[in-house]
Amino acid sequence: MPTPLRSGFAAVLGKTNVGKSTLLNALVGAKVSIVTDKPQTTRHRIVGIVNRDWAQLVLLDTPGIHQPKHPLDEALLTAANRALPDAELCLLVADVSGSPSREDEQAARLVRDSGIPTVLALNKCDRVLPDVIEARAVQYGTLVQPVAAHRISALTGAGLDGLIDDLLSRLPEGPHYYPADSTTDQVEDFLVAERIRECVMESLHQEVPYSVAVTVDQLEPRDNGKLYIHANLYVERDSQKRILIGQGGQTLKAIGAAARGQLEPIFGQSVFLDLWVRVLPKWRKNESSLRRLGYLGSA
Ligand SMILES: Nc1nc2c(ncn2[C@@H]2O[C@H](COP(=O)(O)OP(=O)(O)OP(=O)(O)O)[C@@H](O)[C@H]2O)c(=O)[nH]1
Ligand SMILES: [Mg+2]
Repeated sequence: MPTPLRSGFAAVLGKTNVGKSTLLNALVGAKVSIVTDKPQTTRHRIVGIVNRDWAQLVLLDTPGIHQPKHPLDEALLTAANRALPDAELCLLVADVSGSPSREDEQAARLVRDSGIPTVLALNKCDRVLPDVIEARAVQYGTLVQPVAAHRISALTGAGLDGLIDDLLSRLPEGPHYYPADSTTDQVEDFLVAERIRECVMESLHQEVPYSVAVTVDQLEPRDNGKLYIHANLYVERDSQKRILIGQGGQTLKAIGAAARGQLEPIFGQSVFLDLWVRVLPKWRKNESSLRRLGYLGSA
């Protein structure tokens, strides 16, 4: 008898900056979710798909758990919460280079209350000594009460084979949800906007990167063989606009060059990136702006 197909969804949850998106990308084997060294990078629920002949695991990356300051933050937490009811499994990520904090407790409570079987990924094991890992494994284990715990490094790949085998083995029987060659369900506009936002976040400091939202309004091949992309970078104030553009346009130029460097290999053609910085006052606090920018109404 042939092996029955297995499939299911796993919500990737945890405090902000613990390495959820890095882990999702490593498990999928492709960059589907953006990563920066700054907290609160992920703003949407991102689908990443792990394919085997006999199984398909759909990972749902989520915005990290953090203390909300803006209506935008509330929307991000809602996106994280809303991933759980869709999931058969929860993959809770913790950073062993630190002790559990209030946000880790919040994330643990969320998954415990859901009753969904939770696998704990003790991430960033490359950063600390073995005895520290063991002490943290006890702390996070007590907090989360997982069905299994894995010591991993999403950065080096250590422990990932064991983690993925464990997750796949816990999937129920069922048909595949996506074509077997897909790694995500993202549409091109969104993927491009996210890559630009990653470059923005990496180029800016303090509060400014968080005040930026990116939309892609045009993406079309031109007769000259180039792919023309028109993107809007929204900020909340004129002062942020000045910082984003930089002296003589330097900062924006550097962001454009970095984004082109990411996008050209994806599309396999040369890209003309037309970036426009616009002020949308207090967009992080304004419901209609949040909706317009795609942060409300979508999971
Ligand atoms: N040393 C080390 N760094 C890691 C590891 N995993 C992730 N990082 C780094 O941790 C930082 C945050 O990674 P992300 O994947 O963006 O974290 P996240 O949990 O998705 O963050 P949010 O989306 O902001 O909630 C980045 O600088 C990563 O390179 C790891 O296993 N080891
Ligand atoms: Mg993330």
